[in-house]
Amino acid sequence: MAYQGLRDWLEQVELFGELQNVEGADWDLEIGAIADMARKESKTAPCILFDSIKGYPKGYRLAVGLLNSIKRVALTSGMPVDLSTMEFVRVWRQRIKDLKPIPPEEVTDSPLFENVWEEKDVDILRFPIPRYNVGDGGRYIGTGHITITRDPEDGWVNVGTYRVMVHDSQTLGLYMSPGKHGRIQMEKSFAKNRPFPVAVSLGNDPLLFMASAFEVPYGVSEYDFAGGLKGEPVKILKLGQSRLPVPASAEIVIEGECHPAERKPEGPLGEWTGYYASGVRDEPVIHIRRVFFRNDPIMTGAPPSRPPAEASFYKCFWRSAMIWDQLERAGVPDVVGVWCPPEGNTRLLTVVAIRQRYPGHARQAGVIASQCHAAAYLGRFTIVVDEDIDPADMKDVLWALTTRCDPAQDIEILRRCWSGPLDPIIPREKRGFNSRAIIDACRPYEWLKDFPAAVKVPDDLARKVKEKWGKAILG
Ligand SMILES: Cc1cc2nc3c(=O)[nH]c(=O)nc-3n(C[C@H](O)[C@H](O)[C@H](O)COP(=O)(O)O)c2cc1C
Ligand SMILES: [Mn+2]
Repeated sequence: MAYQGLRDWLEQVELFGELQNVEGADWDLEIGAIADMARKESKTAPCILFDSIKGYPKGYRLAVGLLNSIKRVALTSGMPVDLSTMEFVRVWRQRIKDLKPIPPEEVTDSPLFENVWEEKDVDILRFPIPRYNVGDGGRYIGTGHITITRDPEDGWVNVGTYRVMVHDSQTLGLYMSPGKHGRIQMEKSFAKNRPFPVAVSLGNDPLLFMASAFEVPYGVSEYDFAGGLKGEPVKILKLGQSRLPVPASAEIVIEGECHPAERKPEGPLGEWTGYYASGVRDEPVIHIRRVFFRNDPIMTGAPPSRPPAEASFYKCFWRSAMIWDQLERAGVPDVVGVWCPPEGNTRLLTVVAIRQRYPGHARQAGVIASQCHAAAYLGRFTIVVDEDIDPADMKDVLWALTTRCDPAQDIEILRRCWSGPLDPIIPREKRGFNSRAIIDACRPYEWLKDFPAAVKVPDDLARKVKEKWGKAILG
């Protein structure tokens, strides 16, 4: 990648005009509202770097909206900027296919040691932690961060973005929904009645943040995956007794642990579905042991919101590529495109285009695209279309849906699938499971050849007409 760490990344973003500096905003609601306005109303949807936040010293900064533009997603992931949506997904999919995970490299030096708070010195409220939305139940230090944990049985390290709320100056609330890798590791530790070490890292290389919210397979460390994407190992430090590896280039690292029997109310937080669906639940508490941070630290935030929002924007590309990859690994041939549109926040709607090869091909693609790891959690609709439909063009997809799908035979329902407390349409007491619709919007395989011909101006005629009349008519 053409940058090293967050500070270099921010400089490059500033050079191409997508960084906005804001001084004097209030951490309480104003930062959240400014980020929302910038995302919805500004042409560049800039990354915003807040400084001199109300009541806090200059230099204690917060960057939000990092991955809201295609240019910044491309910079972060080393991709060209001028690709069509499906080309972008295709190139990324190929990169995942070719990816060779690179394990992290241990180093012992880091600017993180510029400031260290131990035990009773810890006061997390010395950082300008925002409360983003009016309905939020607290200040959220963890939205654009990574959470690092280790499997107590097998020793592998997971890196996931799981929200972190401030309870008080020395304790935090951690919400990992059922089935997430960090949660599985924690449950293994609690089953043995052992405390569970957790590290929270803020101000990371945005690629690490991306990878931590990727559905990387269980048992594979997101550090190795990010290293593979970057083409070089992530540099890590191993901290304290737990020896949890944390990024050496982070701005702030919090080291702590959760205790088996302890829970405290966490939430609400405006969620990625656009609702406060999970409300307040009793969740594990992180007791902070130490905090390490650079001089003039930069926190990072990515507040979830009603889609299309930041996470739905950058996640579209890679969730689509991951589902495509997982379809192929499961043996589904002739997938020609996958798109998870931002309007469905990438999870709630998946479109898969295939070149139909045999009876049942479309159902196979649909069921696996709905249930592979990249799509399994809190999905809703999966639509399978033919190869002439561009899955990223919703006009095309709706045309296929409304003309090639006979609802009585082309919609399958899967019941009791993986959902969770954030699912707004499931009554609270029944949450955990949801149902999925797999919609076959392909022309029926058995009479593919006899299916009514589509109305279309032939390509060569369209080209000739454009040459002859295009200027006069289209200007
Ligand atoms: C901004 C943001 C906030 C997120 N918050 C949570 C959360 O609070 N709890 C959760 O379980 N997943 C959350 N996620 C989704 C997980 O990061 C994502 O599913 C990731 O793949 C989980 O890692 P895992 O597959 O290693 O469990 C969030 C993602 C983003 C981008
Ligand atoms: Mn994982």
